[in-house]
Amino acid sequence: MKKLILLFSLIAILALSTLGFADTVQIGTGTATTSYLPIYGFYGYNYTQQIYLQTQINKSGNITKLRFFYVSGAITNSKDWVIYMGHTTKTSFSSTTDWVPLANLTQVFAGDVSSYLPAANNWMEIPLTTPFNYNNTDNLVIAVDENTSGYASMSWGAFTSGSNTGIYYYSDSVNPDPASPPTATSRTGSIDRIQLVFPNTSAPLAPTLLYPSNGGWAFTNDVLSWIPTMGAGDASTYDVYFGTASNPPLVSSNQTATTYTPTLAAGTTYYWKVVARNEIGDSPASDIWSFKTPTTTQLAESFEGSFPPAGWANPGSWTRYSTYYKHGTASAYKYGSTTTQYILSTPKVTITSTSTLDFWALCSPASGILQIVYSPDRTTWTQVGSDITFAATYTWYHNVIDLSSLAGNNYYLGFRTGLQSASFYVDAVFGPEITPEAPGPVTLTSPANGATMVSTLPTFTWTAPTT
Ligand SMILES: [Ca+2]
Repeated sequence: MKKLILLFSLIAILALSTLGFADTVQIGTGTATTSYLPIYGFYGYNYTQQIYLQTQINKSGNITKLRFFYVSGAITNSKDWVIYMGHTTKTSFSSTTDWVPLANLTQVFAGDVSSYLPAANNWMEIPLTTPFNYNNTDNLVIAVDENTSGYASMSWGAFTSGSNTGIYYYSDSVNPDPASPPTATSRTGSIDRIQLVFPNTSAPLAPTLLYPSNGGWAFTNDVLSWIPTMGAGDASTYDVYFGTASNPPLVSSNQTATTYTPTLAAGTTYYWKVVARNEIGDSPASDIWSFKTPTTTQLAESFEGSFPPAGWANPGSWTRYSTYYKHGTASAYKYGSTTTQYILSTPKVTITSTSTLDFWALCSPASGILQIVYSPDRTTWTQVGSDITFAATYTWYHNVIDLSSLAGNNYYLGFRTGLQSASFYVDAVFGPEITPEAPGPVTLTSPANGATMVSTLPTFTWTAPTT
């Protein structure tokens, strides 16, 4: 264990020291958020300034891009920004009127930033129209003037810097003039995590692969995705290697997107890796990851179509829900009760000694308990595996339930809510092969049994089997 701690410390020290020489300088780490900076989306108009210390930056040169960490919220009503940068000897704002004057600032960007907004919890990169040549002697002030009326809450990545290193004004009625800013609404030490991008002096680091997870399942319409790894030169393009060989061939070169859409066959194991490139050179290749696709007859469900899916049964009245999902755009959802447990049943599956039920689940509040159950007849259900608990609310957790104790049987599997008032969500379900089954009996409807006086040319009608 001590060796492990030593290793992690070493990695941490390496990571920190690399950061200082990086072409991209990140200031602030962690997962804290703020609503107030760089703009307070919940108010019509904003003017903010934030001070980043020379000791936090420690790199001189042209800043060509600025990144804020976008957490959530719609930007439609907060999209028109003017961004300024400047050198300052201030280390904090001494009062709510202690703005850095506009005369000491350089306008580096003006325009609509909505096209730069990434998916939630990603860096929003704003290319500067005028790069800012930072002297690495003074501190850096970044000012944002937001000029779109209307509002919607937004959230941004933050960290705790020195006290009063952020100052902000917001108003629904007054659009502040950066040349004569009003008395600020407030000051704060919780300012934005940012990245300052300098021209590259080194090749990028190997990209970080995201999805499909290594050794995991993927649906046959899935897309490969990765993110650049910070700490060296910025990646401008990527080479993608993909295929069924364990050292896969190049399939896409110099692409700018951080996704690749492969053609996937059912029941196949694939391998992939990505190389990042820039004008200096190529990164080392990422690790080689593999994933497998389900066969056409395997339990594999993302709840994207009609609900319940074909072959499933829904005695517990679960519903398809599109607010939370792990895969695609929807999941299966049920609100639990303290008196009744609600089951969503899979088709009957053929369980072998290597069978698992692999799925993602989310719960709110975290006190909910989900159970996996099995049944030969969808009437009598027995739990398999332990109760599934949730360490945190509104967080997707990956679960792999070992079904080997049921090997040799064909059973229906079920997701069963515990006796808690909680919202349960299930998505991206992969399980054993679905048991081939003859259809159940049809129900005759007309002519009625024993009917008399029936037409000599009767029309026979019946309803389809329900199983
Ligand atoms: Ca889904």
